[in-house]
Amino acid sequence: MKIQELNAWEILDSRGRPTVAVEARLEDGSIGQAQVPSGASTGTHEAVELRDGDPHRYAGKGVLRAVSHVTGEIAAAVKGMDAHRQSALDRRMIELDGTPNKGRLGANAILGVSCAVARAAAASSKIPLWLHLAAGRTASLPVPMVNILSGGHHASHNIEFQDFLALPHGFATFAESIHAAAAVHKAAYDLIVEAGYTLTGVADEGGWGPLLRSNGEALDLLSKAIERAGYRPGEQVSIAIDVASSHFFRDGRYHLHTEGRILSGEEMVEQLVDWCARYPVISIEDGLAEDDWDHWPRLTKALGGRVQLIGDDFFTTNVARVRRGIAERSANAVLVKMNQIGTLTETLEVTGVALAAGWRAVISARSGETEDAFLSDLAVASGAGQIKVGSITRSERLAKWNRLLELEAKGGLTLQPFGA
Ligand code: 2PG
Ligand code: MG
Repeated sequence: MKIQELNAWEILDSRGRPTVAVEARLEDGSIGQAQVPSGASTGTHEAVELRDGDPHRYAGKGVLRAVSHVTGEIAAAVKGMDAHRQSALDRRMIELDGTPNKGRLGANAILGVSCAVARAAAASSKIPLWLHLAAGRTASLPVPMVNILSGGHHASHNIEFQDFLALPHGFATFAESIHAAAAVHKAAYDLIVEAGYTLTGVADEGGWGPLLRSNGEALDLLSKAIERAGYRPGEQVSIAIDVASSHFFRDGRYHLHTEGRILSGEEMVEQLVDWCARYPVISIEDGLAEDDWDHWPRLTKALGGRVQLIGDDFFTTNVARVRRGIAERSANAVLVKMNQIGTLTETLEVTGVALAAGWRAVISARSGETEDAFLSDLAVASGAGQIKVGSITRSERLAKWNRLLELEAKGGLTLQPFGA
């Protein structure tokens, strides 16, 4: 079915910053909309999110130029193209942009079109989005990674590490997994209050952002919360962390200010190994910095056999970086964020390459999100098996969890066991 018209406008994300919304209309009248997310702890190698830079609007963060690229240049170039040929559409937009990082038209403009057209195509075929996206792949419900405690860029730098997540991996259904994560979230709150920590409200992704003395203290608190909620750590609910270490890596060293320590790459690896021995940590994201290619293989050698080691800022959903990581045995998993690369086709390619190499893939939201739950259907369709969305509060997060609960309740999809 041919693309007839693209519309776009500026909306706000969960941090109150502008982002792009796109609507695609096909010749049969089918419509699809998409809203583009935006990160705060971004990787250097991400595709470029085009911002207006006009200081009089949203402190320069307006996206009216990206919006005008959708309705102008992109619409003119893709009008009449078949909405069911996603890769041709995405290729056309990549060529039209002409830069290696989508910096001319903006990855926010291109991704909005990519996703809106996919939705319109699903509507035209009268099938759910996940089924349209699966295109023959085995679809399954992902295991959730749920943010409980936040630090770093998402919580005013109370501690350095960014995310301390509950990973409920010992349950048969998605609903039971979410229930367990919600119980840990509640138990964490009770422990924070009992211990008398200063709680400064919730962080950007809805997790608790208490003032803690060290990163280790957060691991301690989360371990206790899992037990307080009545679960067996390591068996039912374990810990995943997003160290987001690029954001405290300077001059070749890791600066743990809260703890008054500065670590070399070698020492950082040792520190992570030590934490995995002391706490039920089964997944570490960006344990090392985005260009610390030397130390990533050492971390993988030390922990890769038993711990999921995910590259986020390290790979930026970029297939060339993932291929290099596979060749150099740098990690064993990739975080997949659509707006890091800017098209649906490239997102699915990265996921496919990782899974084919025996790696794992985690589909992830951004810290700046919208009520769009495209991500949930993508997680189901991609066969990734895991999804990270933030906490179990705030509607931009719940849109994703609730979509997955809906898909499970309606039947036909089962939970992919963790690591399978
Ligand atoms: C991350 C994401 C989501 P941001 O680092 O994994 O938690 O954060 O969107 O700010 O990059
Ligand atoms: Mg991350």
